[in-house]
Amino acid sequence: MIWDDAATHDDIVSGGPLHLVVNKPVKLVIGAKDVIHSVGLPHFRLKMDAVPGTPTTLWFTPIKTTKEMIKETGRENFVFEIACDQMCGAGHTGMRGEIIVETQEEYDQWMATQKAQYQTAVVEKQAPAAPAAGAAKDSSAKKPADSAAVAAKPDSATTK
Ligand SMILES: [Cu+2]
Repeated sequence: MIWDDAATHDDIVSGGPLHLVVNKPVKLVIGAKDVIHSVGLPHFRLKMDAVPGTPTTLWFTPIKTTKEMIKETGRENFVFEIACDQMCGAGHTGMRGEIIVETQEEYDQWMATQKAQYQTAVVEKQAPAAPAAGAAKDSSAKKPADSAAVAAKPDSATTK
């Protein structure tokens, strides 16, 4: 994340499945930190290398929700899979993830439960240390940092 770019301030980092909206184009910007991997999306018949130092991109539009695929395939445990498609090392077989394709309404409900990474990584770390135990949970202790984050948002909107 490049925190100097205010456009990142509402970005989320999810450790769980990748959530996508049906019939809405998505662009993946792909990188790697160690060796060459490959983002494989078998149900979408796509793959793209993940290369250290050279971002790659991949775009597609999911046209069926996960629920529709469960109905269509008759497989209750159907999931859209992301798997590493390049033999990359000892951990290769564990490089697997899932995609949930859902309606805009379902996506919005999920997104409402997510927290911007900027909030966790920057704003909360800059919040003044609580003077005593118990005071740390006092919401007033976080107010200066929260106000700064809110104040920064209009600036980001005007720079676009
Ligand atoms: Cu791999």
